Amino acid sequence: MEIIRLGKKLGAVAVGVTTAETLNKWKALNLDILPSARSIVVIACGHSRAALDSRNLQIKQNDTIATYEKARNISKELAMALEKEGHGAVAIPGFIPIDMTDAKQGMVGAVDLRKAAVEAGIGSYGKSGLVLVKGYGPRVRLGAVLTTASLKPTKRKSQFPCPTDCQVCILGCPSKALLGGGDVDKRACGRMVFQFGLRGMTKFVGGMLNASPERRTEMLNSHTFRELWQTLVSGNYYYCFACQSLCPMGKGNN
Ligand code: B12
Ligand code: SF4
Ligand code: SF4
Repeated sequence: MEIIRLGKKLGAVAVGVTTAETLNKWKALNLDILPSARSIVVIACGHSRAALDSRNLQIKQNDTIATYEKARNISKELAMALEKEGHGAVAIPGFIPIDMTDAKQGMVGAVDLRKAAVEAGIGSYGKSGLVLVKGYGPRVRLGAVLTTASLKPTKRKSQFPCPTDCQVCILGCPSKALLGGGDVDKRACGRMVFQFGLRGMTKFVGGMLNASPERRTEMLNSHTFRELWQTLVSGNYYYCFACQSLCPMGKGNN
């Protein structure tokens, strides 16, 4: 299929297609984005293995920004190619649109990209809850294009990707958020991942409100405040990558 070839040519490591109807059935798609959408093209862009294995957190964060950016650019190119052929098409980036209302609190994306990736057959859920893609394991960032074009869906994979006895991600998760079989304690993961994201910011500002003037000065000169600033300006708020970097899948020939 032309769009799959183009996605790969632009640098995606896997590309697949599923229908808007399938995702809608799973409540994995908010159709407000493009109500007449019929298909969704899902792409995976590969992380650098060495970057995610690095002991330097900022190297992992930078690779994440770059991989998200690549997915964003490829999705945009694919959307423009579909529009050139007369279809409506919108690029869906890796982590927005996201619902920040009290009901969802930034935990639910407008398109559930993992579900979309699994339905499009570009990978399968692992015990970490992440989608494992051939050659990369969970070391990918997902993106998508929602389109009014009626594209032929690609085949869903049927086999479970994890070796029966592997527990590397479960044992390696620093916040014990991986509960087995793909279940994730999102709050526990969020405490680790968002230490200097919205959670960290809320805690810091809340602490300042009740602090004495001397304590406020101390807080403004603290490591926490510098780290919050760094997170805001760099645009990356992830502080844990263990379930991506430790997974043996995608490290050899699997
Ligand atoms: C909000 C969010 C979070 C939240 C909540 C996660 C969550 N479980 O929903 C928090 C902060 C905890 C989080 C953490 C992480 N995230 Co996050 N996150 C998102 C985001 C923006 C939305 C997720 C969403 O809408 N979930 C919807 C609800 C319905 O999901 P759910 O209730 O958990 O349901 C899941 C399970 O039921 C499971 N499931 C369903 N059927 C089955 C069947 C089997 C057999 C199994 C095993 C599982 C399974 O799949 C559902 C999701 O598809 C997505 C991007 C996007 N738009 O999809 C990225 C995304 C899921 N995150 C991603 C990553 C990489 C991470 C982190 C590693 C942090 C980091 N360093 O980047 C951790 C990993 C945590 C983990 N092991 O799952 C990647 C995953 C890539 C991949 N290879 O799968 C995504 C897709 C971003 C991207 N564009 O690449 N994330
Ligand atoms: S990102 Fe870190 S804290 Fe969250 S599930 Fe993965 S290993 Fe656990
Ligand atoms: S670390 Fe092991 S159990 Fe976890 S997702 Fe990877 S292969 Fe599956």
